[in-house]
Amino acid sequence: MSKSLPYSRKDVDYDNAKFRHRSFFKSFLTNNRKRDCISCSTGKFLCLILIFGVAYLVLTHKTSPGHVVSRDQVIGMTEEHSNSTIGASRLKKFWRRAPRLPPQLPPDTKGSNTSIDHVPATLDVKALWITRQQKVKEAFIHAWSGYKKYAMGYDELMPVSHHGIDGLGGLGATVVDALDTAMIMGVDEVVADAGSWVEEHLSERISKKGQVNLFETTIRVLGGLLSAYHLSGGEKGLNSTHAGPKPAVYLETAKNLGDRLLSAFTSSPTPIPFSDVVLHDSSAHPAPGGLSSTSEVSTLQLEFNYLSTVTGDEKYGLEAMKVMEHMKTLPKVEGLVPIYISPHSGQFSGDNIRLGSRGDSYYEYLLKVWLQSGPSSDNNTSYLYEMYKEAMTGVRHLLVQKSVPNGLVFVGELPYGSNGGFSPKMDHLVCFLPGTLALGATKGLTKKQAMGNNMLNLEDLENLKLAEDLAKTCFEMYSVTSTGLAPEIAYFHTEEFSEQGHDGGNKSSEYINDIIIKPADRHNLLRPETVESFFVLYRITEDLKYREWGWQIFEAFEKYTKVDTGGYCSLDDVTSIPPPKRDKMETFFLGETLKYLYLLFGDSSHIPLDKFVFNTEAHPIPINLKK
Ligand code: DMJ
Repeated sequence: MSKSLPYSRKDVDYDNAKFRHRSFFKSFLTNNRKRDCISCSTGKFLCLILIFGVAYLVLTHKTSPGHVVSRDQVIGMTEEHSNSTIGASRLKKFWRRAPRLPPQLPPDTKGSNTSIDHVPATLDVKALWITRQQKVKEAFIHAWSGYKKYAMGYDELMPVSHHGIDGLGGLGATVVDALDTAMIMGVDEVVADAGSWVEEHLSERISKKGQVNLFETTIRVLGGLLSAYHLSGGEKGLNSTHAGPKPAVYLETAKNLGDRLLSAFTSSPTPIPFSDVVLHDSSAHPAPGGLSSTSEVSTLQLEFNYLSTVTGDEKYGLEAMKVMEHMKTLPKVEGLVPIYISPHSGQFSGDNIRLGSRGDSYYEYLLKVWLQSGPSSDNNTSYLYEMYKEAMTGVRHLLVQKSVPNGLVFVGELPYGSNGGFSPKMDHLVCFLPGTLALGATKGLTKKQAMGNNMLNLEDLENLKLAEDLAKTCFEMYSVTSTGLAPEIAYFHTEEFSEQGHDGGNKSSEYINDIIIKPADRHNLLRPETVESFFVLYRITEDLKYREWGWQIFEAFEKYTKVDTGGYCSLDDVTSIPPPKRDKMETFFLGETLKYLYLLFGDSSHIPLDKFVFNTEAHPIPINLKK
């Protein structure tokens, strides 16, 4: 594998206003000439004549009458495109002329000028995104209606056969994953349904059920309960709903669950927890084969820390943070870690390094657990931020390459460690990374705010650039298929690797030859990572292309995965039309995918990124701002 930097400083456009080229016109106006000219009375008189002359031309200029714009074109409208012809509104238009927004951005648009800040928030543009946000809310209600009708109380809905299934240990995972999404969207009927179910059934289930996976139960159920606690007003939280039970019900249930899950940590001979817990007797067990996934043991800390904060009992956070403190001491490859770890020895196992399954959220939580502890660089979790930065440098150096022929930036794998070969394989799961990189660069502020505060160094800018490039690649993983939906895994054509005959099926995609989709990888499980990254990148860059991309993906979900009788299904093959259905609606479609789409299309002050961190299942947890 080439050791040269495939993606490095030379790829970064240093987007700092100070260094931008200034136009002749701007320089002319900002020189002394401007001051001299308008300070004398002759100058003022000439300026007035000039202004009235231009206004006259605008008012008398003939426009084509009755130009009607369809609803979907509204995004491209500014007031100058409206069909109003009366003089007063023309004069208004003259003063408030806004730059045009593109009607529908093509996938590879470099949308640097599409920031909402450059555009007066016209009612039409606002109305369009409110309408689209409403569509996402309707999709959520449709998903819930199928679950409620056929699978209430089961972990997941099988929307085609109209059954429920307990694939996650039987704690009603869809109920808890969906609960805070309903609160965020203001769907009180669902909050009431889900909240009453939690109050009436969940504690009993927790005390009677058998084996559950520590990670899945923590991120979905514990995380969901804790967010519901905060969003329903617990510990002076957001109080975004009056439906459902009192916040204390969510907290008591979370504590009951957390107490039992704790045995995974306390039963292990090392700081690395066992992967499974038997809830009814609070016993813990290693996975068959004895190993835990690296991402699983390092993706528990946001939830356990917050449980400690709200219960006042530090034991949860202490146990979970021992994992991170231990991880800090282990040998790594430029900050990158193998995807398995042994709870018996406390050491990594094997050499396989990737940011996809079993590796992904290790990197996400290095950043987010640090952010959770408050916006101070010198707190006792700052070692996590150092580990995160080292790992991202390792990613850029060892894992990032560009595809041929069209140069899509992707993150590959090192299945045999740093001394083995590079695999140009990228799981859809890796699409969490653009969002994490952007968040790590600005710490949740907009790029503009962060630059204004002089907070972005060259490394941050590199990471932000990589985030934007990877987000585009994730979008192209959708665009390149016949359905417009991404496969579970894609390979990228490189100088060293090619495979003919496995394209995505959308012959009009520019990237049809760059992206390879093998037959076994063509399924789509309604996963959130790409729209999650669009949400974060939209909040940070304010670039409307992320909303447009999110909308295109949402429309593809609507077209191919919606089940008439209620719910949404997974697909077996995104490259064929019609795509064969897979009879499962994953809980994260309600917990994450639809939540991120809803927030992407909505007001950026709703669950702001500098006040909340989203756990890996999209449950928002407040940042500790008391300092
Ligand atoms: C979710 O459970 C979480 O986002 C996890 O980190 C990865 N897998 C799914 C969604 O794809």
